[in-house]
Order: sequence, then C-alpha cells, then structure tokens
Amino acid sequence: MSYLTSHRMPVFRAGGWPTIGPEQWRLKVDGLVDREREYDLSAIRALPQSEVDARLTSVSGFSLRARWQGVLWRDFVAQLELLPGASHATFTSQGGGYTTTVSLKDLDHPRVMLVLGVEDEPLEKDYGGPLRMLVPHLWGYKSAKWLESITLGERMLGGFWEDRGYTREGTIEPGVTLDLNTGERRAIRGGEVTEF
Ligand SMILES: Nc1nc2c(c(=O)[nH]1)N[C@H]1C(S)=C(S)[C@@H](COP(=O)(O)O)O[C@H]1N2
Ligand SMILES: [Mo]
Repeated sequence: MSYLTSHRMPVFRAGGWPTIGPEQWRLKVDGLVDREREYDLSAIRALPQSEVDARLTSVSGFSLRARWQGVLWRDFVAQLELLPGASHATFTSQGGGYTTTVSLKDLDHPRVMLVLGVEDEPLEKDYGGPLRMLVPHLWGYKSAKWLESITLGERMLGGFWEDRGYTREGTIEPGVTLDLNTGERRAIRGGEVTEF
C-alpha cells in the first residue's frame, strides 16, 4: 500500500478525472512565455530532480507530511523565458473542470514542487499522478492534481474552489488540523505548517 493510501489521505476529484494514460500525458506551458512548450514525462524526468519534506494542508481539516519527489518550481521556471508582465500561473488539471491560480511570488518558495513521487514511489493516479503541484504554504486547493497546463498571466483569477467561496490567495489560516501522520488533532498557527 502506498504511503498516501496507508495514511488515509482523502482522494479529491472535483472537476473531473483524467481519461488518458501516462504515455499520452503532456504538460503544456503557455501564456506569457517566449514560446509555448510541451513536456512528456521523460522531459519532466530530465529536469533537475529534488525532494522536499513538507505538509499538504487542506482547508477541509486534514493534513499530511511526506517526502515528495519531483521538480522544484524554482528549477522549472528557470528553464522558461517569461515575458514582461507575467505575475501569476494558472494550473489546469486533466478532466477540464479544475483550475487554480497562484502568484509567481508565492510560487517562488523552496518547497513548491511539480510532484512525480511520494516516499520514493511514483505518484498514484488517485493522488494526482503522473504529475501534480505541491504548494505547501497555501491551502491544498492550490496544489492542482493531474497537471495538464500551466498558463502564465498577469492577474489573479478565480478557480474551482475560489469560485465556491475560498480565498484566491489561499493563505493557510490559524485553526485545527487532523494530522494524518499521527491521527491527532493539532493547532496550526497560520502559514505553512512546519512545526510537525
Ligand atoms: N484536479 C484536482 N486537483 C485538486 C483537487 C481536486 O479535487 N481536483 N482537490 C484539491 C484539494 S482541496 C486538496 S486539499 C488537495 C488534496 O489532494 P489529495 O486528493 O491528493 O488528498 O488536492 C487539490 N487539488
Ligand atoms: Mo482541500
């Protein structure tokens, strides 16, 4: 059983579910970039690979800490040439119905990652495989699963959860989270949860 499954990580699939396999999978990057780009999985694996130890924290009250493997956003953005005015990235999931936007300022963070694996196993389809985002210092709805495209733009936009009442910024607020690593409820103070 995978790490996420054995820790009872919920499986969210708002906005659809991919119908293509990893062989057909492509990530498109467009908008305010010098040219449109497309990556298959081997192209993503050819970029510098890293690992982060970070907690994904959902506004719905659970969180999980894990070791995530993939490409750091900082390394990914470094091989793009952004055009003047680019200040936000809109992430669209396969399935068509899920999008979310994050400012480039928020993405410029050492633990923001395009995730290919968790705890040394490939990311399963349920949890966003073959490739998902991890933005650990914002609520989980900013971490789009089944990444299909990244569009560089000049403004904050709505998105699946943002249009249903959650904030566009996605800042983690103080409260309580069910820590799936231990099964305990713990207080969080707002911002990235790094203390456990
Ligand atoms: N495509 C897509 N991405 C998504 C979601 C979703 O429903 N569909 N849910 C988001 C929310 S609210 C959270 S908390 C995390 C949950 O990730 P998980 O389903 O792997 O637990 O994924 C985010 N990314
Ligand atoms: Mo969430």
